[in-house]
Amino acid sequence: MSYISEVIEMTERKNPGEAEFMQTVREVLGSLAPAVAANEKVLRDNCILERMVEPDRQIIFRVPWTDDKGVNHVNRGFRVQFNNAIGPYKGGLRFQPNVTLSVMKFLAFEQTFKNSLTGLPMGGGKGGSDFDPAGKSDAEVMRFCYSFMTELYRHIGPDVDVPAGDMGVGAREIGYLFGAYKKIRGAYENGVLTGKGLSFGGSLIRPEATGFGATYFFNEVLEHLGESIKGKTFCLSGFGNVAWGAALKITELGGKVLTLSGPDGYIYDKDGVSGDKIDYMLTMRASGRNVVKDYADKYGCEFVAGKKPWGNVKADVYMPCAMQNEIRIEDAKAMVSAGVKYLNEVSNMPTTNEALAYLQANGVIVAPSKAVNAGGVAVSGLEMSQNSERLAWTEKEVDDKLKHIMKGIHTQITDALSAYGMGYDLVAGANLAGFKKVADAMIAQGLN
Ligand code: 2IT
Repeated sequence: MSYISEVIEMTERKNPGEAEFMQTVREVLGSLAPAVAANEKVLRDNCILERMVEPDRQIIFRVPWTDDKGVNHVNRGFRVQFNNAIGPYKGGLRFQPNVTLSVMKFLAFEQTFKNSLTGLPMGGGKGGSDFDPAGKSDAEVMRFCYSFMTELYRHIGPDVDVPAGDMGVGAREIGYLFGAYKKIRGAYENGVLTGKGLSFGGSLIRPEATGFGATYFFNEVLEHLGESIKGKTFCLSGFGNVAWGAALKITELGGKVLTLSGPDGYIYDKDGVSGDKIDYMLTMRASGRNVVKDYADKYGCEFVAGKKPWGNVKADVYMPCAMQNEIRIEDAKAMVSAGVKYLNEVSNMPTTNEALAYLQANGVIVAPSKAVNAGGVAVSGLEMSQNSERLAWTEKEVDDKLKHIMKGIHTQITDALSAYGMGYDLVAGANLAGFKKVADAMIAQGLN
């Protein structure tokens, strides 16, 4: 059996029931055949693949907290520290009822390769809780975050592990988490978390970074193919921070955003989501209602309940900005029938492996999330640099660095593809490029 198949089978055996984690392991390892063929003995001797699929540690803890009525609750907290070969563990915290160990592991595994692609010294980690922030008061969120940090603090630090936000964790939560950490440690180590408020060490452009970076990366793809964003139509899903940043940059570059989505359905704005309508996304998010229909009610456009735009709206580009596995095989088939040419994945692992294979086999250009959304964590890396140097860069300085990083990711991918004599397969290229740097560092550092 091939080295890759052996490791996939072993991982399956050791992690029963972890569907999301196995999905990403199959996807990533499945693309590494050329790297293994070129260097099999060294990789095997150093147990590189076996070590890459086994997290350094997986921390699971109890998070008790009291709601505003005085009723007590217990949630489960996680931090998966996957790989620190190239830098301290780095990755977000997700607060969402469907968080499980498998979800944390898929995200932390992906994060390892994504962070490698940024070119910055960051390892891979992820954490969170099955806590549902919907409908909670500020005081409840604060008590939850303080309790969560009472355990998390002992596992993190500016040179150890640097969490940030993800779904359900924004500036408010990061503020409370930092406050709790500072209180427990008795030290002002603001490099311990990223995505902080600007008044205590946050970076300009961090809120925009994931959406801006995703658009910059896609722009590189189009340039490579001799095209441009100007005049192209986009379907986005989600209406949070990531979709907001993407909508801002897409419209600035002359593209048109036709759709947004929420748990309740999607809106179709044939005039394009632009100007004040983009600002309104922030209002909707801040309301805590978590419904996108408010947009249709306010601007009088179409709202389709209970569906995603995939296959239902024709556009040049689909850009999922919401969830994992939101594009399934039936959506992929509908996309191909609708003549959609590009899938620019923004949310982590938005496409099932089956859908991905179908899209690629049918000529859709797929830009993978670990490259496309890397701008978010890249600016987190820039926040860490600013914190450790005790300074703050201007908006332009951060934005220029972000553009440069996104361009660099595209170049690394095309370099990896040409090194292995492959065509323009961005999915394989991102895995091969991300893998190489981490594997080289692991080999150099010996068996640990
Ligand atoms: O998925 C991601 O890359 C993030 N949620 C951001 C992680 C970070 O450390 O900024």
